[in-house]
Amino acid sequence: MDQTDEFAASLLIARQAASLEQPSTALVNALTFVDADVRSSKFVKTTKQLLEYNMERTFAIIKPDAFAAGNAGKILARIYAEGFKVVGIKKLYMSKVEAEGFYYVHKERPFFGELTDFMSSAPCIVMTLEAEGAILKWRDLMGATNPAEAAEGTMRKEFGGSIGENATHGSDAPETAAFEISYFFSGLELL
Ligand code: RTP
Ligand code: MG
Repeated sequence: MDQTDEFAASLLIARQAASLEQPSTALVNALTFVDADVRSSKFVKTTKQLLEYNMERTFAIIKPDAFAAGNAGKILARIYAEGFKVVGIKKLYMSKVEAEGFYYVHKERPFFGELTDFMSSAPCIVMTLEAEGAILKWRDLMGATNPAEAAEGTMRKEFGGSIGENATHGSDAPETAAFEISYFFSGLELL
């Protein structure tokens, strides 16, 4: 195998391993070998770390209301304080079409128009967060969808104004996290 073939093979092993819930020792060993062998591949190293430390990634947004109100810094401070690693972060100004694509699962809901108008009304911050049990951990920190029902100390209680303008978004399951992360970030942005 030349170097390019070796690199392609290592990525394949890493992808297969990443799709297994309980990676076998052989696979982890294979990744260790690949990691040592292909030192330039940060992707392989990241995948190996995720497997070994049982890490999970979720997708989060500081929504337009919270960003415009100057609350992004406080929300980020809580994210760090709770032990998340911020793997990817950027400001963007979503178009209406981009917001509709992102919230496609809600297209039949009565609030779809209002929701996508709001999400495309002003800039927001999108993030990929990593932690053990990141999906539920971030949902817990966000609080209930309706800020009026959110527990004390949660992001939506503290920074949300209404059910429509509720400060933050978080993925609700591994499948949605995978879709949402890839909707806004390329693999290279998450190294
Ligand atoms: P998100 O997806 O934004 O993290 O919120 P969620 O899971 O807690 O709630 P979901 O049911 O997925 O709803 C997505 C967003 O739609 C807006 N919404 N408006 N007017 C309404 O009755 C209503 N219901 C939901 C909220 O902004 C919610 O975050
Ligand atoms: Mg949701």
